[in-house]
Amino acid sequence: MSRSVHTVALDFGATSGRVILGTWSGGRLSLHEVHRFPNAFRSLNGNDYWEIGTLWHEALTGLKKAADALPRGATIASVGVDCWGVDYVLLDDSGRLVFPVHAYRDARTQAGLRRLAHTRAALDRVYAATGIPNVFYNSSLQLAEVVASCPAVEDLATRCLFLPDYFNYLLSGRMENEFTIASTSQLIDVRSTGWSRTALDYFRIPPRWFTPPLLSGARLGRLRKEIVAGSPALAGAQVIAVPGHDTACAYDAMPAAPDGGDLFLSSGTWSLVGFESDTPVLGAEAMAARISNERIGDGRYRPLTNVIGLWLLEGTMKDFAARPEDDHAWRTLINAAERLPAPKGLLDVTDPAFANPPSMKAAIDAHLKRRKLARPANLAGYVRLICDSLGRGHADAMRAFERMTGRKFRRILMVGGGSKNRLLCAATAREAGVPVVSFALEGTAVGNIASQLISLRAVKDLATFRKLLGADLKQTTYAP
Ligand code: LFR
Repeated sequence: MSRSVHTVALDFGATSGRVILGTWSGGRLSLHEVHRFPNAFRSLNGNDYWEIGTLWHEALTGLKKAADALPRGATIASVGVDCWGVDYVLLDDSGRLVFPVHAYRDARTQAGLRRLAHTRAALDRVYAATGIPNVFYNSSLQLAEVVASCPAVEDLATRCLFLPDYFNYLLSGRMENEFTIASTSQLIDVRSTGWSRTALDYFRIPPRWFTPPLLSGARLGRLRKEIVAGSPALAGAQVIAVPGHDTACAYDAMPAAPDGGDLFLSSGTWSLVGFESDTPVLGAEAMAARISNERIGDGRYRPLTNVIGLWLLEGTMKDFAARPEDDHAWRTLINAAERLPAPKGLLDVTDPAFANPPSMKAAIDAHLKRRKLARPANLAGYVRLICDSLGRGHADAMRAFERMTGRKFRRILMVGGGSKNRLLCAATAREAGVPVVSFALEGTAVGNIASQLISLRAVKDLATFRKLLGADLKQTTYAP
């Protein structure tokens, strides 16, 4: 029996974060969620900000808990960070924050978004250069807005790190840009693994803020001494630059067939519908379908469409006093929603009104009214409407990929929080006309750990990891 290898995944999501201790032993992965914490951005005077100090505090708490959860005498071999995409910090050389950390749903990018949308030549040029569509949250638009509205920032900041890069810096002392998270920015060249001059020029972002991106799996060094203090089990831990983008991690965790016949769906705050490819999907039709050619840690592509996801449900819940607090309460609510008759019409989930409304329920009601559809009578009715509508959105994304690439997907593999939601899985299978295989797996943390194990040479490569994981996983298949 081989030696056990213990690794820690710090997995930051926009609505919750997790710290997971992963133990690899005899070709099997076991997961122990040692810490979970809520996350939310806060609005101050009309802008939205992350509480970055709180997130770091939670990361430290989780690391200590992971060390405490180890068997006696065992140590942590490595730590990896993954996070939602696009958000960043601006730093000076000493590592001090020189600008507040905005959240991607902040409306500050709206003017830039419209400007680019209405400048056809630039829109085409930026998409051809980066393979990333013009979406309100892009780091490109966020950084362009800072530079334009606060020019002094060009003197104050010397470095731009995306959030996982920043946590890696706090953990290891090294400032690096990791490739997958950089690829969410709309500033990476779609034909190489470097920065796009075309995009940096268009958005007027100083190129010196970035260094050449590291491919995933690079070792950044050991945990800093201040972090280790009091937890000897952490002393030798390497900080590994895993795919910093949570979606890249979730895709890595998919126990996919090697023939490319699987469509991937990582279901959480967003629904990320896509696949793996050696080439990007570009051109006018891809741009119109908002296909985002984000990158795999080794340099390849994962063309995907960002469907609004369970953000619709999370938002709606806030307007109902009775939010389900545990798995049992969730199942009861989903059962009630399942028993309702199918809604007469579905939401068009691409409506931009759902991006960041003051009340999601009010935004849904207004959308229904405009389309002369009746409002659901209760929370279960909203749950039903949202799950069925997301199922339709997932299927539309799949068909757009099939049209553009000539591929035919045989199955949809689903991971993430939403893969436990029977209603959502069933609606997706029904609308797409292919089986959905759900793994009820925190794919983001698993992909994070996979990358660490490969970098530590405990596992040969991703194909090997997927095969071993797939053989071990519980799966549920939803027939169309
Ligand atoms: C999912 C995700 C998506 C990204 C969105 C915003 O957590 O990373 O991939 O588009 O958050 O960053």
